Amino acid sequence: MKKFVGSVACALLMLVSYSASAKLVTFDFRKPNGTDYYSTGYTSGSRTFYSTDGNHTVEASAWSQRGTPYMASSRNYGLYVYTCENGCNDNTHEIDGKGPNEGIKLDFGQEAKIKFATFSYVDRDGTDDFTLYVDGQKELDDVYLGRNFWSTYYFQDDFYGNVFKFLADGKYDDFKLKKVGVHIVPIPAAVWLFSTALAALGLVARRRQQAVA
Ligand SMILES: [Ca+2]
Ligand SMILES: [Ca+2]
Ligand SMILES: [Ca+2]
Repeated sequence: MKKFVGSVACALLMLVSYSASAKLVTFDFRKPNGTDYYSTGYTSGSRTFYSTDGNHTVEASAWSQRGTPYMASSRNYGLYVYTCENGCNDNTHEIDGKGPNEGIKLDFGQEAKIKFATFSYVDRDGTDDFTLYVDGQKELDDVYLGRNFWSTYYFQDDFYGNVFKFLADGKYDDFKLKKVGVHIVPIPAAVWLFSTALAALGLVARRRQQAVA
């Protein structure tokens, strides 16, 4: 039994230290392949962006309350959205709430914890804020972005999810999304360690049974 407790404790310890050492993974939307600065044209679908370390990807796409949204990224400022509706009277180079609300959806394809987001084109008149949805749930409403052209928001709470949506939901909200930082939750490692612990438990139980027999 001691051995079993030891192996479970060991697995848990490894799991805890693994989670604690989870690296910050940064996506800079000015660098679609993770290393080189280049702009991309509009797409109504999703586009894959690589993390700056090249080890992870995220599927980014535009979202709009109504109409068809198009997403593009600028090598200088990051992601933005254009929605064509009623004569296409939209702010074509920002994620904005003029007309239908717009947003950017980031699908990591696995569980991630959002750490920070950097915005550009933030208005100096202090009229910009963003709203965050995590896996379809509204988690933060109207987070003030200040008055600096570049604005980085560090998330205080732990928001875990596969899909994060950054939304401009007001007439005066308008900005671009330059960067995000996430921790990728190491599920495969956790599952692997947990199954190792379970296997150890099974082995110990069988041995004990054999010993009793
Ligand atoms: Ca727009
Ligand atoms: Ca808002
Ligand atoms: Ca504004």
